[in-house]
Amino acid sequence: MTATDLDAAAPAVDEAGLLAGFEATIARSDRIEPRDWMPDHYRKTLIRQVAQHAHSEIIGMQPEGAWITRAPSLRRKAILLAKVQDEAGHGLYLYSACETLGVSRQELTEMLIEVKQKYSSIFNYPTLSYADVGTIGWLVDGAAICNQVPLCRTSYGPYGRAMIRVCKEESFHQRQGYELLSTMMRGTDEQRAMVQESVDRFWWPALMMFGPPDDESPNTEQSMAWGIKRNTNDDLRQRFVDMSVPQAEALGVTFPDPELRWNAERGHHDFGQPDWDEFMQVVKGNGPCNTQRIAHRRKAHEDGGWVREAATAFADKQAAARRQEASA
Ligand code: BYC
Repeated sequence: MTATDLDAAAPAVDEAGLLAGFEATIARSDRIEPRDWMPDHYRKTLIRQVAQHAHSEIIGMQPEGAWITRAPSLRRKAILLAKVQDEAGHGLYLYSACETLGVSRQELTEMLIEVKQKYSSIFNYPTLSYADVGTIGWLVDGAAICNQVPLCRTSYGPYGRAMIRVCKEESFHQRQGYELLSTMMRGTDEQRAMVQESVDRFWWPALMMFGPPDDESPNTEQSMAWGIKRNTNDDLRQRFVDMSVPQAEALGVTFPDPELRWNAERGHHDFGQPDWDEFMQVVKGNGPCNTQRIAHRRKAHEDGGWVREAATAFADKQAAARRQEASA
C-alpha cells in the first residue's frame, strides 16, 4: 500500500467540527489540553508566549545572580540564592508546558541563543547597586504578579497550572524585595539615596514589561479572544501603577513621573508613558545588556554540553540493556 493509498483510506478529518469543538471549549472557559485539537495559530501563539516567558525566567537569573557573591550578609545571600533558584524552577515548569505543544527543550534553547525568540525587555537593564536586588523583587516581580495572576486562568491547561505555582513563589519574591528596601530605608542617608536611585532607574522599564500600548499590540485581540490573555497590556499596567503608588508612599520613595497623580473621576492614577522608542530598541536587541545576556546563556549552554552527552549516553546504555533483557 502506498502513502497515497493510505491517505485515501484514512477517514476524512472534519476540520469544521474540530474548530467548532475548540471554540465551544473556549466559550465555556474550559481548558484546552495537549491532546485536544487546536488551530495551528493558537498553538503557535502559545509556543511564542510560553517560550518567551520561560526564557525570561532563565535570563532573569543573570541580573540578580550577579549579586549573590556580594550580598551583604549570610541571610541576604541565602535569600537571594533561593530566589534565583526559584527562577530556574519557573523556567523548567514553563519549558515543560511548552514541550506539550510539540516543541522540544533543545529547540527552545537554540531559538533563545540564536535570538530567534524573545525574552522580557526588563532583563536587558544592568543591576548597578545592591538596592537593585530589592527593586527587582518589589517592582519587577510585582509587575510579573500583576501579569501572571490572570494567566492562572489562561485557556491552555499546562500553562495555567504552571502559573499557579509560579505566582505563589513570585509573591514571596515580591515581599522579600519590599522587605529588603524597607530595611535600607530605615538605614543611612546613603542607603536611602541608593534605593531612590534604583527605583528611578527601574520604574519605566517595569512599566514596559506589560508590552506595547493596546493600540500598538498586534497580538492582544486574538490572544484575548482565545483566552490566552485575560487582560490587555494597558489594563494590567494601570493595575500595577495603582498597586505600586501606596507601596511607594509607605516605603518613602517617589516614582520619576511628573504626570503621576490620583484621578478621582476615573478611580485610578493617571501616569506618563514610558519611552516606547527605547522599548523597541531593547526588544530589537539594542538594550544595554542584550549582547551580554545572550553570550552568557550561550556559554552556559556550551559548558553544560558534557552533562547532556553523559546523560544521553547513560540513557542509551539503559535502553540497550532493556532491549537485551527483553530479547533473552
Ligand atoms: N519584552 O502584541 P504584544 C519574571 C513583544 S519573568 C520583550 O502585546 P503579547 C522574572 C511581543 O512578544 C516574567 N518583548 O504581545 C524572572 C511581541 O513580539 P512578537 C516574564 C515584548 O504576547 C526572573 C511584540 O512585542 N513574563 O517575572 O500579546 C526574575 C508585540 O507585543 C515585551 C512573561 O513573559 C517585553 N516586555 O503580549 C524576576 C509573561 N512585551 O513575539 C522576575 C507572559 C511585548 O510578536 N507574557 N513584547 O515578535 C505575556 O503576558 C505577553 O506575552 C506580554 C506581551 C504581555 C509580555
